[in-house]
Amino acid sequence: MSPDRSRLHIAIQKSGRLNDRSRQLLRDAGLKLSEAGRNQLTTRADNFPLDLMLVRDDDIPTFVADGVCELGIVGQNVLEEYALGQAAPRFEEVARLGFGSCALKIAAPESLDCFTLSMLAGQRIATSYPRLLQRFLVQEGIEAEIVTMRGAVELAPRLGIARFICDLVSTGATLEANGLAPVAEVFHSEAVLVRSLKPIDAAHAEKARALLMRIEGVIATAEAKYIVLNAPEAAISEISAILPGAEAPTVVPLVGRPGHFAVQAVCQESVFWETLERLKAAGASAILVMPIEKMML
Ligand code: PRT
Ligand code: ZN
Repeated sequence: MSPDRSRLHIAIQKSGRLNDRSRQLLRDAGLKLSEAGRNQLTTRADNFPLDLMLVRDDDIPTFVADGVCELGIVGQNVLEEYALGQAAPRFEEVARLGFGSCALKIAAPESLDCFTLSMLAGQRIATSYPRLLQRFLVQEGIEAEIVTMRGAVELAPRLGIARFICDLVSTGATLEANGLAPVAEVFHSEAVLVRSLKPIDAAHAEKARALLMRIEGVIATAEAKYIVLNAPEAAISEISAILPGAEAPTVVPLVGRPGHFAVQAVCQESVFWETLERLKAAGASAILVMPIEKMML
């Protein structure tokens, strides 16, 4: 079945760690998504010309590079491993999505004391990311043997396949359960939105631009808050400096309270209780923090 070329296509993971958050992001961007059956490769948005291709995460770079999908959501680890095997760039990262965070780390047996990178020289290291590991070893000037495994990398030392491993880590529980400890970080990763570099026609490009604008709006509102507070004139510059990630707050005079103003601002960064305490200490009162539902930058 060839894809319907009147619609945009986005490749997302069919099932796994990135599936839920990828769908949620598209829903937050206002798309009504049909539920996909277990064996379905595609599903569509009912209110936007977009088809979702549901695939294994490892296939997403190929789908986007070949232009089968104009867009994709995938971990930087998978993307960079693929890109290192290509002669020229075939896609570009357009947004970091703030989920799926993990790090590719080299791990050693816990029993090994005082690890230094030079201990890797001449050793075998098992990994599913041979190109990322190779790049790291070259950068560090270390010659070691890379053993490529598709999965269950953490078992390699126990099976006698390799002394060291290089695998994705989030909580570290898997390493610990296998008597291993992280010793060096090779690559930090999170889920990203990528765009194909294959040329598309103007109508298609316009649809992609509209979708990207909505997604950027969703990302921007994820942390953003709207803050309203009252302050005496003398405190306004100090208060403005405390407001996290806010540009040019609106300052309006308060009726019946000469010398006092209402300050309103969109804060692009997290607003913590500590922030409110600092604002209060600087002279702010009646501080309100409100979520922002939609934002177009
Ligand atoms: O079927 P498909 O090929 O699509 O899925 P998959 O099994 O290859 O990938 P999946 O769903 O496990 O992960 C998808 C993406 O999530 C990865 O490519 C990363 O970008 C991201 N991610 C975030 C992780 C982890 N955290 C993670 N912890 N991917 C894998 N892990 C594994 C890791 O390989 C190790 O086995 O979890 C284990 C370690 O976890 P901790 O918490 O014990 O440290
Ligand atoms: Zn995979």
